[in-house]
Amino acid sequence: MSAFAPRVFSGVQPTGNLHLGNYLGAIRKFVALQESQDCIYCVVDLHAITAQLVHEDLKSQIRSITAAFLAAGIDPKRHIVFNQSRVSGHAELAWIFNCVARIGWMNRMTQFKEKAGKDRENASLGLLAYPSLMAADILLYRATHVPVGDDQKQHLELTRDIAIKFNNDFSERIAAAGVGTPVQMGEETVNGYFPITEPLIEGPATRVMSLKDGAKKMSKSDPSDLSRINLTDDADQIARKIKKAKTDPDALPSEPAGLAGRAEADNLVGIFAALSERSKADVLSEFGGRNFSEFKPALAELAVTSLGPVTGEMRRLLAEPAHIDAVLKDGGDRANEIAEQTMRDVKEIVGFLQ
Ligand code: AQP
Repeated sequence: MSAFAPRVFSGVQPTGNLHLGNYLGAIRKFVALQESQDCIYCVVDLHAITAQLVHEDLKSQIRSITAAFLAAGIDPKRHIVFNQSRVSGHAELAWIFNCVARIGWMNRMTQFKEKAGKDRENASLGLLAYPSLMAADILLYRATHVPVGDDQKQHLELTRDIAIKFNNDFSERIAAAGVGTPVQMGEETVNGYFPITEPLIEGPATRVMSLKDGAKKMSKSDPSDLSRINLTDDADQIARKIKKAKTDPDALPSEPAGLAGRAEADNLVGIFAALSERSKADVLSEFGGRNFSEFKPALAELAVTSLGPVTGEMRRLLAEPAHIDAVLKDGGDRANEIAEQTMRDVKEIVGFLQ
């Protein structure tokens, strides 16, 4: 049992058009959590320069992610919405975590291996240290819960490892500074400074796959635009992409077990289930035995009606950049107040003079 006050943190990178995977795997969950939790949602612009240093228009990408947050229904007055680079604590704490984390931990990260590809020596140091910055994003606010897609699971395990090592290595200093909180670590309760964060990865769309290849996740950086539904797509584009989505020749099964070995069918049923807030079993009880020629138009209609209000509101908000900038500034100021307290405590624990 942890004595930390529950707090939710999550972030999205401003690295391109948001897609259905980002929406179902993350943003829609952010909206649901704000009803019961204290939430901080961040446009993680420092992460955006790890894989690609120079971006054509980072400012408009940051505004676009913010517009998606607001259009989806996140309330920036009750919660905090801001862009990461405004709060210097993220980079400062990440540096300390670079000294807590081990190189071996970073080298094992699947996302680093995938993004660095064969030419690892030429990847930026930032790409290797990405999970350490992600741990800092979360722990700067001593967040207890992080809603993410399944692809971020490994990074969250690393966040937990960093918190555990920091709490252990500095346990006496934490006690001496009087800033500890009881933290459950395995069987033991210790006096720690950082919570052991719980990932929130649930539901039928934790890993939305590419519409062109059921073995690859839907991703902003896939060169094929037909592989994803962007939040900026209009109704015709959405319908066309679903029509062209890869499937197999068989009819849909009447139970989820029948989706085994049919990655593309499983993906489309999962998308339908997530958009309609039903289980896959429930969707298959309606569509089992029907062909994709019937299922795809129903899915396209559902996607257009579900996403239409969000994309319309995003367009409206993007026409008012000053409003978006004001939201980010206000959120940044409030985030900074929490971050400054954490950094004062951390500097005391590490032993810096301040
Ligand atoms: N395909 C997906 N299905 C479910 N959730 C997903 N997420 C990403 N892709 C899927 C979740 O969306 C949140 C924001 O992701 P991000 O933008 O910070 O980074 P990412 O995971 O690297 O997203 P992309 O779209 O795949 O970008 P690129 O192509 O640049 O790598 C996270 O919670 C993520 O889990």
